[in-house]
Amino acid sequence: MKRRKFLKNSGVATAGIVSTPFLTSCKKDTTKKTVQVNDSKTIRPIVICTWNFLNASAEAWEVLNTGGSSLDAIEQGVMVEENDVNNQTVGTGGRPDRDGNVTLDACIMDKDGNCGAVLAMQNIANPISVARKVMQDTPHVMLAGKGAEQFAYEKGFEKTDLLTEQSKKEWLEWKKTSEYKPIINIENHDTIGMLAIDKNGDIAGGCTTSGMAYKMAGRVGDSPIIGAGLFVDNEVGGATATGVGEEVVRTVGSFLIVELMRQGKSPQEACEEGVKRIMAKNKERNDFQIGFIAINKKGETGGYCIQPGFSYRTYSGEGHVNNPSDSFLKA
Ligand code: SD4
Repeated sequence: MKRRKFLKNSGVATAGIVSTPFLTSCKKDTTKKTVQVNDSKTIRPIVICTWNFLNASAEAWEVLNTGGSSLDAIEQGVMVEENDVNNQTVGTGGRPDRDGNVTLDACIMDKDGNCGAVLAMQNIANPISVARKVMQDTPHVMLAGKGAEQFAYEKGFEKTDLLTEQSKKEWLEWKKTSEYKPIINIENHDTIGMLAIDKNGDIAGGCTTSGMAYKMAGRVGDSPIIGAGLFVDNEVGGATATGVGEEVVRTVGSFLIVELMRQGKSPQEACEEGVKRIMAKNKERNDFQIGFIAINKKGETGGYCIQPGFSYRTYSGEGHVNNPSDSFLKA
């Protein structure tokens, strides 16, 4: 990434009470409702993402800091990881399914509750951008497999070979035993989920992954599922997840966390409760990882996970920091 100069956060903001669309579905709604949002003193542009993704969070922060929207910040930010061939859980370089095909999942959600997702899409390097196009240019929320890929070509995306030599080599090695035993921590999980608040106080989020390494063909996890891998409600906050998607889907984890924040929990408390719900259903298990992160309308953040080892990065006018997450299970 180019070296960039990060300007000090201006903190410019708008009105205390504004009229925003009140949405009951993922697509357009014409009903208007007056809601209370941050006033100019409390608006705090900020980016938060799963794991220690400095370059991705810096890219998103630059968009915010130059006046861009949270939606643009999310797309530009997570694309950094999609384009990083060394990240073997996202985009190009992602580990393949057990047949050797790299299949990508991503979703994005904006301040108005609009959302778009692509599932199990092959040959396209930036699924987050295709998800955004699904959101903005189609009457649908999700496109899967060949349909998603075809749609991407129609929108001008290029066909790209996503399987790098490194991921191919590891897959060939894996095939010798073909044992599906996901590695617990970051070695197998560096999916990026990202949430951002812009200078208007508007929240957006995105999540992008190649999913679990050596998954069954056609398997889709939580990451592109709105409510599971990601949820944003501009009146309350947002949440996103990394880890074993099956367990996140079972508790509709990100939606749960946003609803807990709506009921008054802090982002930290809500993430902890999200993990506890999962562990309550998995009392005998200690062999998988899930990490949640969350942000509320005030720009407060939190994160929690099952196994030690998860961290999340925040980037704001106050600087950037990698936050080691507390965990349900201790080392
Ligand atoms: C999935 N949640 O497909 C993703 C995997 C993941 O870092 O987070 N990897 O289940």
